[in-house]
Amino acid sequence: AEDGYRLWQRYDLVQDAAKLSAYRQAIGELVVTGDSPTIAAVRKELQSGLNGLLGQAVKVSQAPGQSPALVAGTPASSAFIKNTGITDRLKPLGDEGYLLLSTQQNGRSYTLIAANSDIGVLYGSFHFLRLLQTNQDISKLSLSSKPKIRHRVLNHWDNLDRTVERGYSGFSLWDWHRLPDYIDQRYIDYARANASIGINGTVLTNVNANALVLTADYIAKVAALADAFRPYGLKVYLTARFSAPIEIGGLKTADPQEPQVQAWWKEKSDEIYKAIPDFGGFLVKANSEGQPGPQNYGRNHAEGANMLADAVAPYGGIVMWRAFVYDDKEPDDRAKQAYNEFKPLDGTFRDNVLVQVKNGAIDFQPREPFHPLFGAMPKTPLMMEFQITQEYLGQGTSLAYLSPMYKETLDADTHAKGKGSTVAKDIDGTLHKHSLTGIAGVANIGTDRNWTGHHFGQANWYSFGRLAWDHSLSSEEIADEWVRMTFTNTLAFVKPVKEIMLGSHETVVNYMTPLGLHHIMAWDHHYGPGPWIKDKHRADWTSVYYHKADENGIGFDRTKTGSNAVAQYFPPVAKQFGNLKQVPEKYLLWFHHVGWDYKVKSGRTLWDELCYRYSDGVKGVQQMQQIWDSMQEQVDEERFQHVKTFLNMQEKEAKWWRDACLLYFQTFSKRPIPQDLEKPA
Ligand code: GCW
Repeated sequence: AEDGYRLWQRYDLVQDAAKLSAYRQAIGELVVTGDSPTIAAVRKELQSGLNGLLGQAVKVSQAPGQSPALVAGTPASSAFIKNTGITDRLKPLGDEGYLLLSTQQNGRSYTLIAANSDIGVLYGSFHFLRLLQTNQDISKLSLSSKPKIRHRVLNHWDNLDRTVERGYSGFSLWDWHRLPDYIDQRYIDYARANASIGINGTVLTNVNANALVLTADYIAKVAALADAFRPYGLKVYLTARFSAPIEIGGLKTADPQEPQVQAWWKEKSDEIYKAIPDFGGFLVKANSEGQPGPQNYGRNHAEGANMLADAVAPYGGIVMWRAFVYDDKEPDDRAKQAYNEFKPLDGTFRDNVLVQVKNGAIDFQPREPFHPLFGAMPKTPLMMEFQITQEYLGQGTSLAYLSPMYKETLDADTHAKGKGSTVAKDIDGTLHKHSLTGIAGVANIGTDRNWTGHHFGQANWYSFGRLAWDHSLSSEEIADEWVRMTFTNTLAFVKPVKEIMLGSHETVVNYMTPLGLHHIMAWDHHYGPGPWIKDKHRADWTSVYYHKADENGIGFDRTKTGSNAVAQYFPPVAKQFGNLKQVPEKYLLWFHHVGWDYKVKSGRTLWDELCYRYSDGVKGVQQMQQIWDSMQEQVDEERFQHVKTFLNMQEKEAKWWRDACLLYFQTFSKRPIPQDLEKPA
């Protein structure tokens, strides 16, 4: 059934006849040498991939014979590869990179998938299969690739009872009850999918952590998952609840300066590494949203992180310490707190600590300016945290292709070391010369048959992985690959569907939070509009939510006359964002409180512009519907209907957002909705 289970790894017969015969011709046999579990995975993947794509059983040999062959391996495992003399070309590719090369030996043609390590061969194999899936020419291959970032990690917000915090695609994949003995095929397919896009780590548990996962029973279960993932280069990490020494260790304190607490974490790490020798390390949310942390004992984040870092350091483990912190200490503006707490700690973290920073300073909003910590902690490797799951983006039923949003942050210029100091360069280590680098994506995966609930949610998992590997790829290229692999190479489908995808994020921004509005979602669950919410419980969330609408205007003044959060950016950025005339319009109300009659770039008043943006958002969804409807002939009925139904839901949601926000904001603006726009219902 076309239920989406196979994700982008569909190895159906190549439809282009000329391509098909060229591929069959070039791959007379398959040679994969070596016997590691990873090489076994390579052999299996290439074999099943080629059998499907070429529509015939590919001959598998131990050494190249008479026919043109596809040869995969390392110089160490394959004498043939060693003898081709490419060892020098492989050297700069490190331990994950690979080379795809068309070559001649003794008058015969070969296609090589070569790497320094088995895992590099696996990554190269997936790339090779992608070339076939997307109908590329493979006759003159000479391409190499290696990741720009070392730790490319999914963060699962999965609880031990299998609920998923902000998960909209069923329950957690990890079947703790049947583990460690039962290894669901789904774990293997999960690892395959991740490896196919270069993801090499997975944090299994929610950052709102449960200490139980660190007990012996669970460690055995985690070890079983690690064993299943290992051939695919996927390392396992866990979230560490800071108060675990009390909760499961019987200690009276979790103070990081207490020797008994330090000893507890060391012993715990010894125990974990005994079961999982390549355990990746810990991810920690501390002193944020009520989670315990070092500040409970008057210690700072670095003191907390360093204690854990010392415990895993002997094994090569790392600590990913989150900078997503806020409480009511900064009642005037939550956006400032992470910078204020972390910036002064620069240079005090151990070498194996990464500080994991969300893309923006508030919280995974549909659109946020980049987090001011990027560029600002030169002595600390900063890890990017993106959200793949669509907590604030319509959740499981909305089509929002997120690559353009990721790119917007990655390409943003921090000016930390002059022009061109992009966020991407900070996290890939080139800006401040770090070799420890990382990027995380909060997973959107669950037990739904198609993994992500919405078929197009798969594209966000896919694009996160592709950008983690190579942030210079364009959103268009990534969409192109994904559509071709997931659906078809037929241009009459690829082009319009890419158009849907590439415009979808802006459309969602328009009907939810245009012009820099943010966090006006309904309280707590964050689904649907709720700009009227005033939280009575938290000092930092009082006043009128984050839009600050009043009779004069709307927007959060973060300039000197307001919270001055803008001063956390490097001067050229602070100047631009802080200046009403220069701030990019997409961030206007993020930084400025603007009068209702203020003239924006279009020449309209701010109020009218808001009305037009909200209504453009609705129209954007209707355009997506029209395009999708015209695709019916090009796609199987099952996926066609699924997406169609979800788009219908999205249209309703878009109208709901538009009507709710405009009618609410109108109670302040007291101005009419422009004549030519559809009236809110
Ligand atoms: O976006 C907020 C979410 C919380 C989440 C928190 C975080 C895991 O609403 O559900 O908790 O961020 O990132 O820690």
